[in-house]
Amino acid sequence: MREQVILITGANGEIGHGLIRYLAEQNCPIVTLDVNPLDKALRPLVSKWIVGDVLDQILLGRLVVEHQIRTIYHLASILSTKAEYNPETAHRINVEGTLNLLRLAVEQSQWQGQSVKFIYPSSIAVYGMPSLEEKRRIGKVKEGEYTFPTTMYGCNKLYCESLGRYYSKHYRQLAADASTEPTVDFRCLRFPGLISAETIPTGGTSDYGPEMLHAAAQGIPYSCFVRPDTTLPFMVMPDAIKALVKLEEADVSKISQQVYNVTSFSLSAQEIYEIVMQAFPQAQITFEPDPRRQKIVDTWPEDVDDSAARADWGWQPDYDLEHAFQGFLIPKIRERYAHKPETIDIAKS
Ligand code: AKB
Repeated sequence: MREQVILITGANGEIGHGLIRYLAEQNCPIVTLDVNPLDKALRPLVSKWIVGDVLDQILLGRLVVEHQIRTIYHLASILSTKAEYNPETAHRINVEGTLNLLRLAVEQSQWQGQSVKFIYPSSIAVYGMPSLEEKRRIGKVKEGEYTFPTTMYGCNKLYCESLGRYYSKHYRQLAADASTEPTVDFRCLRFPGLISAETIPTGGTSDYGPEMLHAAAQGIPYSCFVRPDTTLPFMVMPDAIKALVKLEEADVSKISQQVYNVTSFSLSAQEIYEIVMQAFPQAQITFEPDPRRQKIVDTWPEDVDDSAARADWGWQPDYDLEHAFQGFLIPKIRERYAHKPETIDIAKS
């Protein structure tokens, strides 16, 4: 008998760290796939960790020979800033990688006679606000509005949302047996900028938030690459994990759409700066906006409307702005660098 497992791709990333810890606490058997060896601290928590690429079809084929996959959290992705340095490679990893995993999920669903769940994190990068003035005037955006991404990453995420919809609702729609075979149960969240106390993101454009905080806690000078007035929605990692798991657990009857916005709070870079300076008064933070990265962030909305997620499957963040920083991030990050004085290399991100 093959072991029933949860597959997590891109497991070494920020979300992977939190998700593995959470699922391991629930005693879920986990198999991970990442291009880098899994973080040593996470290894005892998983059944198997595999070093490999989501583009490696032979590796993926072998995975299903050995395991019965019930749920896939497909986290592997090249984020918005990094993707701009090699857009075609990002496209291959973000789109072809997702296509490979969706095909694997459909095949698994058909073998098992029941739908495999496919949980996919998308992003506010799928939006493209027409101008800074309109972005400020509009405030919250709904899932169907302003989906005109300006980055390769945003284009990839938006298209993969459609691919997920296709594979779950219309796959091989002209085949004689098309309506009788189970397909993948695709569920997607559009995340705002995420802030973790444990890790810093690599290659994103909302990274100035977590970078400012982690640099200040380590006493490293930091120059913020966006203007002080730049406002984005953010969420702390435990809420991101909560959203993924709640969406996965939601009864299918509660799911009225396949793509949901989720958010916790919105704030400007200036407000992050003030919170950070209050917690770490010695911090050396300056603002040196990079016009090209600024342009990307200016197309992302100041806030998103997550009322559908709230109404359908009871989404509710545990952390508002005050609790996120004062009750969670600042104490946890202080503790982190008190115990681990070695620094995270922010410049690498
Ligand atoms: C990025 O900055 O690319 C990501 C995102 C907003 O999806 N953090």
